[in-house]
Amino acid sequence: MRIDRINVYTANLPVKAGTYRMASVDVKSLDSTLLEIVADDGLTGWGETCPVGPVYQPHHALGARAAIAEIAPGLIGSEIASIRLLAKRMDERLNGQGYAKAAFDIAFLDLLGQRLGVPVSTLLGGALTNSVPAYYSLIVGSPDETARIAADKVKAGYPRLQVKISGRNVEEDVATVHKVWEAVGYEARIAVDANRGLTVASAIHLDRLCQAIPFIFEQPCNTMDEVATLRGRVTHPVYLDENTEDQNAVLRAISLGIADGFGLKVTRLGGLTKMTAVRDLCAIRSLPHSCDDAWGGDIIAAACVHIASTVEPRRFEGAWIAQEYIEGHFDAKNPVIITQGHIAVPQLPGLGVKPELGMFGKPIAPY
Ligand code: 0XW
Ligand code: MG
Repeated sequence: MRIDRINVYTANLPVKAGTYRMASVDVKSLDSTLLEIVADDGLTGWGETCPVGPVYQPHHALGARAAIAEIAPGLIGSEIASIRLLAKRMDERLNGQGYAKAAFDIAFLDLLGQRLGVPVSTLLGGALTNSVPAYYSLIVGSPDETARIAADKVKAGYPRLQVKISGRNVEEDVATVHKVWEAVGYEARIAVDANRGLTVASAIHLDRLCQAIPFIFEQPCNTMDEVATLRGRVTHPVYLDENTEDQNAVLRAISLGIADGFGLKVTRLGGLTKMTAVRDLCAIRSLPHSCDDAWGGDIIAAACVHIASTVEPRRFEGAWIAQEYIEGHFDAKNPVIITQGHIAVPQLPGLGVKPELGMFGKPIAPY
């Protein structure tokens, strides 16, 4: 099976409730890039990459498309059998830009899975479960409103909540954490995510003022070096998210002993294949982690759920998909959906999701 054509599409994904608010950026609409790889036997494989705007991390939609333009022409005619060989081809055309290469990796696995008649989870080592827990991400908001939504989401079945903080007075962040804890208690596990927004001093204050509340502290400060200085000075476990820029960054954080767990993102790590290595490193050190992406439609959601199903459940922190914030699905017949805080792992060969024919219009670039 060889690559015959590669079509690139864009999809505008408006945020359903209007705004998704994080420490340093508000986003209202996301620009997703989709890849359709057409094999010479007519089979199609899909990939996607969708940065949550250009500020969250050093990724942006136009950058992804420029990187795809460098890579795609060099893949035409390649055999789709060895994902490692295809990865090598991509590296020979372009240095870095894992978040763009991830879209190809997802599409290769989708094609290979369909060809072999197995779901992508099987190609990633094998699923341990048919359903994975999700977590709900509460955007930066007032303490009372955040606590109200937190209680609703726990009632809806979410076993874990992520409370976004920062970008305002630390007192309001402290009040929000307290209110959420009062509203949900031990009914849900809590992550407090500052999305790089706190100074070391503010992170230490918040930690002290919320000492009795059990939560994990996600990406409190901007850099890995700043986070490293929190060791021994905060009582809550610290997880890294945005700083896990590639496999090496995760390896470094583990070897320095500065992270108690991770928020892992499929495209940031360079794709599902690269993420399996990170998953296995975390297993060696008993480190918990999530399986997410920054944003994306059903293709990214399916990718997250497939890898999530291969993670040992006792260390699994949940999958985050953007479904709660997106109207409709790419594949109305086999959508990836959260039901009572959990997501069924697609069982069809490949990703198990096929965008409806023509739904993205004409390709912006056919190769
Ligand atoms: C909750 N997420 C997985 C989605 C947004 O992109 C932010 C991200 C995070 O944990 O930072
Ligand atoms: Mg995070």
